[in-house]
Amino acid sequence: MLASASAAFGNISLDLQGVSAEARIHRIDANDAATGMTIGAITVMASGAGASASFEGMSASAIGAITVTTDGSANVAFASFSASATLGNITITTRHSGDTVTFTDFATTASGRMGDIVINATAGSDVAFGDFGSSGIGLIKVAGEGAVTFGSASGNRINGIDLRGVGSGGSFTIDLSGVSAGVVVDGGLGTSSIVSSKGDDEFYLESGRGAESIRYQTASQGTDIIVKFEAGTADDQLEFVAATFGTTGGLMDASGEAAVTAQLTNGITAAYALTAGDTVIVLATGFDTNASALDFLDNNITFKTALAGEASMLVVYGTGTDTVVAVLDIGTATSLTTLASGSAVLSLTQVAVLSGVTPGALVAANFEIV
Ligand SMILES: [Ca+2]
Ligand SMILES: [Ca+2]
Repeated sequence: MLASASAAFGNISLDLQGVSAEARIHRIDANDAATGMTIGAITVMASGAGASASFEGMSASAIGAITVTTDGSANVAFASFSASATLGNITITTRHSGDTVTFTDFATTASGRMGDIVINATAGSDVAFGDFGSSGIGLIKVAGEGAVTFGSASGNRINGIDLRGVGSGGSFTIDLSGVSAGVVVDGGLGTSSIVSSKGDDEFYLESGRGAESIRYQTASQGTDIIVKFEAGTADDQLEFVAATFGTTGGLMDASGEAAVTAQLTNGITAAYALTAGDTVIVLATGFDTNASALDFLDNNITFKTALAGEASMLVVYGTGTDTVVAVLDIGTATSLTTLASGSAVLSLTQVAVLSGVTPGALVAANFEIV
């Protein structure tokens, strides 16, 4: 169908049953914000191995709620659609292994808003979103055992990510690095990979269950709080992108080489010489403040090999109840062996607080350097 409108489009409803049912809707352009042209609600039911529906090139000032239900290995795809003001709720239910639902290249303009995205994906089905953006994005709520993948989100905020309905076979991926405000994430039982937002995120994970990877790739991703992080196993991991993390030339090891793998020091309580390969400095002494932890580092750490230039290293210290994961940025124009020995400009920036975790409970497998 090729359509253009000088007035609002109404609702669109497709009911595709059977192996050969197919519908393609190409280019509905009602995009005139001044006159408020809109597209109504879109409802798609696709059932059967050959059932497919594709929508491509829709734009309007507002697009209504989109509801997609698939069964029997059906495929539904949306691509290249945008709303200059609002985009309604998106609700997706996949009922059968082999079902696929994809959304690519969709957005509102900078001041627009998106509704909630609610997904219930059965085992063996895939729901995939590409990069998407909006000034404000509603709640993203996922349940089931399927694979749910989002690309990079951008905008001011997301109302929350609720994965509590995800089963142990389910997986979830999203990149929040383009989102300004912190996001509250409720974890589930499945496997999730989340890139931290620019704000102070809060992760509430399932105790002893679920495999979470939380990634940090720049020095500007706020200070996250992670509750019920699984220390001592590889199930839960903090990931750091060595080449870009930290403010002074990427993450280094104790010899001033680019960090490759996570290696934790012993718990440090006094003057300490780092050994080759150390990448995470673990302080066993508790500190009330970030500044006191930095003072301790300044006075007690000796590198394996003199640092030739600027470097950043990961640091872990306890507060008595929680563990702080921080990045130590070392700005220096001259070679130095100890932090106190030269004209180094030091800063210690909190990255994440692991609530209820003690530093000694962490193992190298809790850190992934990528
Ligand atoms: Ca963050
Ligand atoms: Ca977990």
